[in-house]
Amino acid sequence: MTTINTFDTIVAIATPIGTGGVGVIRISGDDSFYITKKIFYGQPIYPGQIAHGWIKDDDGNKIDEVIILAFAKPHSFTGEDVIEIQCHGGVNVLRNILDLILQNGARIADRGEFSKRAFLNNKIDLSRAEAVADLIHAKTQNFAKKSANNLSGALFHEIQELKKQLFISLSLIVASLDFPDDIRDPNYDLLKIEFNKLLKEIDRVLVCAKSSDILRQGIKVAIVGRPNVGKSSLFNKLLNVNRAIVTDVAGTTRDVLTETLDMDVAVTLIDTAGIRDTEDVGKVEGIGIEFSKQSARDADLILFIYDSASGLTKEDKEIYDLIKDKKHLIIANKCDLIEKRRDKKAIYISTLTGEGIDKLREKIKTNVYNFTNEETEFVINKRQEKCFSKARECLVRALEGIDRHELLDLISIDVRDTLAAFNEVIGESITEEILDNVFSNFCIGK
Ligand SMILES: Nc1nc2c(ncn2[C@@H]2O[C@H](COP(=O)(O)OP(=O)(O)OP(=O)(O)O)[C@@H](O)[C@H]2O)c(=O)[nH]1
Ligand SMILES: [Mg+2]
Repeated sequence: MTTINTFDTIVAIATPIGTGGVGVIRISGDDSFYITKKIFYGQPIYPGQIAHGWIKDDDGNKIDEVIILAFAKPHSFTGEDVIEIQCHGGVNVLRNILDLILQNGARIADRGEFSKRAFLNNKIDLSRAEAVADLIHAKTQNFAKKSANNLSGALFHEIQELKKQLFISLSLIVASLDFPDDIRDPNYDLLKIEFNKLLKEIDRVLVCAKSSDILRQGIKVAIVGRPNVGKSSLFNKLLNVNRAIVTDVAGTTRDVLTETLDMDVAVTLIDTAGIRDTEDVGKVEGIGIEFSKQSARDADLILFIYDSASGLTKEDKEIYDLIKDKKHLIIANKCDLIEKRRDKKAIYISTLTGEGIDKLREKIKTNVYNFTNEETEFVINKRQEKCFSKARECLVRALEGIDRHELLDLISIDVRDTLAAFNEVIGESITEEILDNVFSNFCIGK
């Protein structure tokens, strides 16, 4: 399917606003070349070639020395005429050039508008377009890798495979509907086997949607315990930097500290003030303790830590009671100070010697995101998950129809609905509203 869409010419600064060696401005649309030629003085601009020269304003003042990359439609990311201007990466340089382009007839691009055009011009399917945003916002190497797989079409190909499987059943059904005399009714048992196979595949993808969610958003892990048990020491140890103040004075940490680390999943580690009964209600320590309790409530996983040298005290147990209903790990710290390890449920560590820290890291991983080997190589977002769930529902209905030996016409409706749900994943037969929703999460310039 080739659709020719005509749009106005858009422009955006594609690099982050800040100072850098190079900044990039991107223009897309029919007037890209025309506008650029009005403000650029240098080598001639040819598609597929690089031109060097200067951007000048209407009075001939030099704005910046730049390089122009030109792409003629349809051989560009958006499928339109595209110009990329590489200038120096200063905020004002970029703004001045952007202003000139706007004055000459382009309009500022909406969020994700370049990717939206690429999709509308059939340069990429919707799953690839969504991957662009995922790749940009990836918080971990793992997620970036999987998003890159989506970008290269892994999810698209998965959908093609599923559709191929579904077509086999559908063509059997349709053939026997169209030529009832020539073709015997397809064997219901055969259809059932085919549908169940497909159902298994969909379920595998839906399992992966859960892990995708965790991969996309990351998890919050709060370190909670009595004062002086070594929370901040553990925080520093896991981060590998001395971020939090550590002293032997109970009540050292007052504010909640957070840092994010890449443990295949983005883990936001939270160091909290030691929880204890205090007269300081409404004052510094009291407020800190309230924050600690709040952090514990918000966390996906709690590292409950106590001092193994003093054993589990009454105060420790009170804190444990506060968090025990949430997902947690029990950590016995300062194991360098003890001889016997009696707590079977605890992970013994020493932030001083480093003992047990690697084991703890593993435990954090397996406790929060127990990914299986079945994991797919691509990621799934909420919208796509909904489509797969819809496909599943339709397929289950088709299977129920088969069990009741319903007429093939009726079963074929559910099969077609399954197909439509698959198509929605990659953006075939998708509504304008859904599209706007998808691209509104993008950043400007993509
Ligand atoms: N021997 C030994 N001492 C430790 C260990 N971990 C921490 N400490 C000491 O315990 C004391 C308290 O450590 P912190 O990390 O500040 O404890 P905290 O739980 O953050 O304390 P608050 O912020 O006051 O709640 C410091 O003197 C640390 O050096 C350990 O594994 N072994
Ligand atoms: Mg502390």
